[in-house]
Amino acid sequence: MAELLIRNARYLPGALSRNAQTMLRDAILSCLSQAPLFRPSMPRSGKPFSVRMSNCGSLGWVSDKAGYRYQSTHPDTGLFWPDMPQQLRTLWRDLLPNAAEPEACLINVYDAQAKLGLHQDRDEVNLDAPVLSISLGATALFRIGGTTRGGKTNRITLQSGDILILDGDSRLAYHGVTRIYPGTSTLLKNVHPDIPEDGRINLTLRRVNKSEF
Ligand code: MD6
Ligand code: FE
Repeated sequence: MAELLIRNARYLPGALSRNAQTMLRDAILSCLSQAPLFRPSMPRSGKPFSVRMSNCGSLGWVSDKAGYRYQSTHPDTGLFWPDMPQQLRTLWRDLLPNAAEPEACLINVYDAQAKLGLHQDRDEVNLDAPVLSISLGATALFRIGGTTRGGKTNRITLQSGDILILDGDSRLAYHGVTRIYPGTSTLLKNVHPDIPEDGRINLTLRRVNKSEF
C-alpha cells in the first residue's frame, strides 16, 4: 500500500477497497439508526456546526455551549453509543499495532456546503495516542499545517477509501476541511434519508484515556 508523509502525517490513499468501503458504510448506517446524527454547536457562542455528527464506541465526542468533551451517551437520546464495528477495530489494530484499543469513533457527516474550520484534536486525555481518519463518499479538500495557528498549510485531497493518521509530530497539527466536491462518489447514493448523495462521511478513531498497561 502506498504511504505518503505530509508534515509527518501518514497518508494512505486508496487504503480501502470499494468492497471494504461498502461494508463500512453499511456498518456506520446501522450505528446511525441507533445513534442519530446530531448538530453540535460551538462552546460559549452556541453557533451551530455545518457538519452533523454521531459516534460509536464506548465514548463519543460532543460539543455544545458547555464545551467540547467526551461522554458515554448521546446528547439527544441519552442512550449509550453503539459498539464500534469490528471492521474498524481490525483496521486500527492492523495499522497501529502498538496503540491501545480505540475508545471513540466520531462520525462526521458533510453535505456539499459543509466545512470544518482549522482545529487541533486535543480533547483527549492521552495526547500521545494516534488519531486514525477514514474518508467515505465525496472527495474533500483537507488542509494541514503545523502546531501553531496561522502558519502555512499543505493540501491533501481526501477521496473515498483514503486513510490519514495523525501521530507523533503531526498529532497536534492544525487541520480542517475547506471544501467538498459534489459528484465525486456514488458510495452514498440513496443509502439513508439523512445522508445527502453528494455528501461525505469522515470517521475519526481515537484512544481517549491512557491505557492501564
Ligand atoms: C475530516 N478530519 O476529514 C475531518 N482529525 O472530515 C479531522 O478532523 C481529523 O482527518 C484528526 C485526525 C485526522 C483527521
Ligand atoms: Fe480533527
